[in-house]
Amino acid sequence: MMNEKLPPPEQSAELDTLMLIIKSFLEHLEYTLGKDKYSATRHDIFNALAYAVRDRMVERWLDTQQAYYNQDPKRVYYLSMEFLMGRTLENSLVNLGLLDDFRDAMNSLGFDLDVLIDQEQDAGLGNGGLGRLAACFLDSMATMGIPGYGYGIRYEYGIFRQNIVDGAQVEYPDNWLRYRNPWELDRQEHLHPVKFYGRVVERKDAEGNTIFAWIDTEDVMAMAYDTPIPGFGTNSVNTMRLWTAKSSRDFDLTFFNEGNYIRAVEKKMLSENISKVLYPADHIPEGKELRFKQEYFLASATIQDVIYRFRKNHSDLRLIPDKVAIQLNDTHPSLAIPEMMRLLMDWERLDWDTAWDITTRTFAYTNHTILPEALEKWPVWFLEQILPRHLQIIYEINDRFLAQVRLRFPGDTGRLERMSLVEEHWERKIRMAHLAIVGSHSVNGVAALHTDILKEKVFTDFFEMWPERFNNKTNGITQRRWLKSANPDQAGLISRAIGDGWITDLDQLHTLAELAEDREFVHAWQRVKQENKKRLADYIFRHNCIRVNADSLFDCQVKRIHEYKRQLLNVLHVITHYNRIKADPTGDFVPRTVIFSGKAAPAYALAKLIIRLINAVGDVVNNDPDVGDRLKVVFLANYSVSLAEKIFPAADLSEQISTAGTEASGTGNMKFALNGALTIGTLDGANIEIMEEVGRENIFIFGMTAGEVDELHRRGYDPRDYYHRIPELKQVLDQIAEGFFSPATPDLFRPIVDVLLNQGDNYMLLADYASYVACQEEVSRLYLDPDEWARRAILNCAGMGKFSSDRTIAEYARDIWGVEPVEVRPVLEFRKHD
Ligand code: B1H
Ligand code: IMP
Repeated sequence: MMNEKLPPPEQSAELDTLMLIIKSFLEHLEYTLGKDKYSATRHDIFNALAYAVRDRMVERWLDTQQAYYNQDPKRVYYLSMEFLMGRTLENSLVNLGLLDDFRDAMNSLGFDLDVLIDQEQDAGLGNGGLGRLAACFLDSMATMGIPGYGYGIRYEYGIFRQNIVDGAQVEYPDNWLRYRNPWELDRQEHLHPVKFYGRVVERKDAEGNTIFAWIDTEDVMAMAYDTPIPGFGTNSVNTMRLWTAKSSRDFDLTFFNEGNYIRAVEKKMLSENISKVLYPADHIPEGKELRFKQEYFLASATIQDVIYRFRKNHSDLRLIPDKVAIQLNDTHPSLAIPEMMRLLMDWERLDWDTAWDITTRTFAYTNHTILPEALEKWPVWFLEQILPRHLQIIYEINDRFLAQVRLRFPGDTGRLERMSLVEEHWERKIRMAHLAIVGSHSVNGVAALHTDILKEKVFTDFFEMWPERFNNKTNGITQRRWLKSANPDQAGLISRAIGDGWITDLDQLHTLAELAEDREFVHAWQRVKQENKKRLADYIFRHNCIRVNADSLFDCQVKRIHEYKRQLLNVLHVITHYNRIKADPTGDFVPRTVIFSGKAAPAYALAKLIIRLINAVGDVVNNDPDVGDRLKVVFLANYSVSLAEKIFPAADLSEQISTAGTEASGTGNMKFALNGALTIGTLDGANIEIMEEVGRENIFIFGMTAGEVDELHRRGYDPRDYYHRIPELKQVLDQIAEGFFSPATPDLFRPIVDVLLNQGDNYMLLADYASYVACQEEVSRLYLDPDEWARRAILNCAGMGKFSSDRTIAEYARDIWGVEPVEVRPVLEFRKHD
């Protein structure tokens, strides 16, 4: 008979869940980590919790992989040198739908889950947008049930930690694995040899065919670490497989044989350097041998793994394109193309034409930038020494390709030179983008304007040859991380108003538009933003010792520091604003807090000087009693995924001010708008599409179009015209040049003004200055009307449906990959523990 005192069944199920979570946590603390309540550190607590969460994923993970094995669908391999994952705990709990259960369980043990969440180290295995895009894509593929794999490198040190010392960036190593990484599982058995150096010899086989053998190589082993990627509200859990370099067992036996044991071990150690550190030079590829080796290391280990998995249930290699799609995240992994050719020919003994057909039908290439300095070119002598067999293959690809060009465009030698995979300047180089285009069936840009520029300017010759290869895939972001987790209050408000279907179908945000003038909703919206701003104000006080006015307009520019992104233009406006306050100390000014955050590549001197300028301007402005709390300038150190998650929800204004035609897409722009910030931006990258979605009247657009930028370059651009014509601009530049912000070292910032006035102002800051400042005045005026501001912010959020990475992935799946979702049957929660 039922005991009256027992809780009702659903409540008792909840209690069961709580008990199981607590049990799992305590068991991991004791048995996995060997700690009790007396000896456990905060890292132990975090790790025990993480293991308890990981257990919940592993069941679904095994089931998903088993479903893929049994159903044998076409799989997608996303190859990327960067995966900027950020933290994992909260996102996993959100996607598993276990956030509240774990919060309660930890609470009952006396722990605050939010504190534990905030304690996690970021996995910062990327530089910026390109790496974070890869992470968003993994979340979308898992959520949509697409059999996808992320393949990358398990760098021991991710993107450096940035400290600000006396206003300047100082880099520290990011030792992210120090307290162990509880999310990954090492796969000692998934081990592939990767060869370097050596030489190629030709032999004849029994039938008299030529075989190429790459011998006397120095081999490094690639060992797999797998991280589960859980989808939201689904049983699908995909895999991110990252390679780590391990010395091969028989490394350089000669040293051992000569009795030089220490020298031999030393060399073994050196070979493990390949996966040691992420290169932090975003947009400026390092011409470094180690980077080149990293790229090949990823390419070779991954292609071996892909072929090994394919071979598990297929014998006819000609079916690879029906079962495998490989997406190259920029050219960084593009050595995978000649590697696939090498393995198919030299190991699998296919002929060239068959191997080439398989390869080109399998590969697709995404271009992420048109900045000429960012297009990868490797010196031919690198390949001669390090990858001699690949150089032969690339030459053969080039010969056959140029023969095709000659057929299509007879007598056009200029075209041959332009299109060749080999650049014949004083140093011969391989153009990796050309290799990627020729070896793929699809080439895509990441926003409509960017793709147009690829077709019309950067790769015109290729577009004329293969127009059907080119397509656009406008970037997107995952709303699970960038709204639901990062901004739970706004997410909750939205869900209460329109339901929570938007979490997997972002287009549903459209319905919010009807609420943009609903008094109650608008006020709730404003309260959420206000609370988020207070939280960020606290963070700023704790980290920068600056008290900012949480009622002021939070004006944010957070992204890598680059000339083309024009943080300097923002600074010119800040100084202009400051000068105006000084000239009219009792005037009515709309209070602003201008927030910057972002890393400069360690070798990028001018970007580092811009950081110093921002901090120097902040020192003057923030301490000027005439200014009070009407203007503050804040530089938040160490921009990262986890810091971004604190900034976006608190932003009023999103600065997307790159010179038109330079920012391929941008994705921060989407995160801001989704979190209810208004954009001030140029007609660049995805800003254009954001404008189309939210309406021209709900975004602040200024400056030249990409066409006007080109036109001005053609006509001849002289920045000094603007300097002499605009008195406020002249004043600002003179102040910077003459040491107004650096009285102790008056010449400190002169190089910045020099770049603008005497070195051509390549990104045309001065040409856009007047339009930018005028637009900022409009911004300030609108901020005086909080309800109108909120109305537009709501309309911005309502218009973000297109910018879900779910939409982007659906387009890749349909147009490029030809893959479909796989259904994974439900598993019983805690089935293995009952
Ligand atoms: C983007 C890069 C990049 N484009 C070279 N290119 C790198 C280039 O280490 N390197 O050598 C690293 C990164 N990153 C960004 O990709 C674009 O600038 C953004 O506009 C775009 O939104 C993002 C994702 O597509
Ligand atoms: P992997 O992709 O090679 O790591 O294999 C992933 C998953 O495929 C495994 O976890 C299994 O679920 C499934 N699998 C691989 N090989 C076999 C097999 O021989 N029999 C059944 N399942 C397999």
